[in-house]
Amino acid sequence: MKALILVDIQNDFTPQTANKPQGNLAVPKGNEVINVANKIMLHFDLVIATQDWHPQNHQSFASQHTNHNIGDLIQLNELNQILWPDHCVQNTFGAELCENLNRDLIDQIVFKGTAPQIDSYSGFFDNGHLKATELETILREQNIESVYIMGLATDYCVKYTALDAAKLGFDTHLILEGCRGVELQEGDCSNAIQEMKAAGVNIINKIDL
Ligand code: VGL
Ligand code: ZN
Repeated sequence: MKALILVDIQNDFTPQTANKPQGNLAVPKGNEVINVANKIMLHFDLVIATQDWHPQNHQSFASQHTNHNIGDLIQLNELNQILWPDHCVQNTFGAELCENLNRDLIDQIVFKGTAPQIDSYSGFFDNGHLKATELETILREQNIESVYIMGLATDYCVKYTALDAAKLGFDTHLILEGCRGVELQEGDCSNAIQEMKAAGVNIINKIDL
């Protein structure tokens, strides 16, 4: 059985378009992944969407640290943490899945990043690998062996979700045409792709339908 995992296709991660304002952490061209998702969803046994779902006081927000700015790297409970603009705050417009994404074909939603003191890039675990989400349980219950991953952002949540999927033993594929990255530093996306490849993730340009 094959699952499609749509990572964080949310208003805050997508730029301004005719029908929506700029997201707080907009990934360049992030909106382009929506049509890719809509086109391929029907062809999977299970479709799961993750949602970054932070409380207002999440410690990955620069706004929570008086002496720091967006983009600073700090230590947060012994983990490296990049400080982000406030984004994907629970129950706000920015945290909603993008309007144009065909939600009727999404079977289940997995929320992540809900604990204020720790970030969660992966859809499976927080950044300290201390607590799991329901994602692995859902996949095992549905007898999923292969996972196809796409969404936002290539160099953060997509990357860590794919690395964990491979580590957990799933036959893991990354759909490149369905991913866009933040690219804080030039080369972040290509480095992320190399890292996934080295971890055994199969990198494909697109799904052949
Ligand atoms: C993400 C930064 C902060 C992502 C989430 O979805 O890639 N990036 N929170
Ligand atoms: Zn986040």
